[in-house]
Amino acid sequence: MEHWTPVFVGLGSNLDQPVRQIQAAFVALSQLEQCRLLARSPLFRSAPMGPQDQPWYVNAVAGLLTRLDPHRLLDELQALEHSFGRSRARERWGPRTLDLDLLLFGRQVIDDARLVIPHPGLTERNFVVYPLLRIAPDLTLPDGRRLASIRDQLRSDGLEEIMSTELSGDRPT
Ligand code: A4P
Ligand code: MG
Repeated sequence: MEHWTPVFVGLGSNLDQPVRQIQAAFVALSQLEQCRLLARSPLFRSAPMGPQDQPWYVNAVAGLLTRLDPHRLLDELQALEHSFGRSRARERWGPRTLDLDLLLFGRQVIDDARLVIPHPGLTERNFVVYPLLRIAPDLTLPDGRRLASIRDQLRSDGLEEIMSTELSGDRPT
């Protein structure tokens, strides 16, 4: 594919020093073939969605340009997750070293066995919407809705931006 498509990837981690996992994941994303990392959001601490007996998450969003098609990019993201030591058998919404969700792929809408774009959780998860808005304040979804209006309907409970001074070490959970 000659064409470069803007895409957004959601990053999440709540195991093994999450801040460092996310920082390393940004570096790994910047080295993906046929991709250019254009933007990285601030990091946010976020209360776990799903089972509550797990540590808080660190979440962020990356903005890239890619020449890969959506399924090839998903392959790459899943390979990265595995290289970050994500174990295969896990409970749904359970703890993980690195989770990469393909949030948006240009203005495409995809719904097949492997891939749903826009990511179905996107508009309900404050830990996705807030960081995404920091790097794409004027973003509209493929259905025409403005992300900023979606944010206005979302509570920011359990979500706090991590100050850059805190990035050198992980906070206790
Ligand atoms: N898949 C379909 N569409 C996509 C897409 N757009 N991006 C398929 C990525 N994958 C997509 O994903 C399962 C399958 O989804 C993949 O094989 C792919 O073909 P997974 O990441 O292996 O499964 P999962 O992550 O265990 O399940 P799920 O339901 O996707 O979990 P989520 O939605 O990723 O949630 N709390 C906070 N505060 N912050 C978090 O980041 N994350 C989770 C995990 C739970 N609680 C959280 C957070
Ligand atoms: Mg996932």
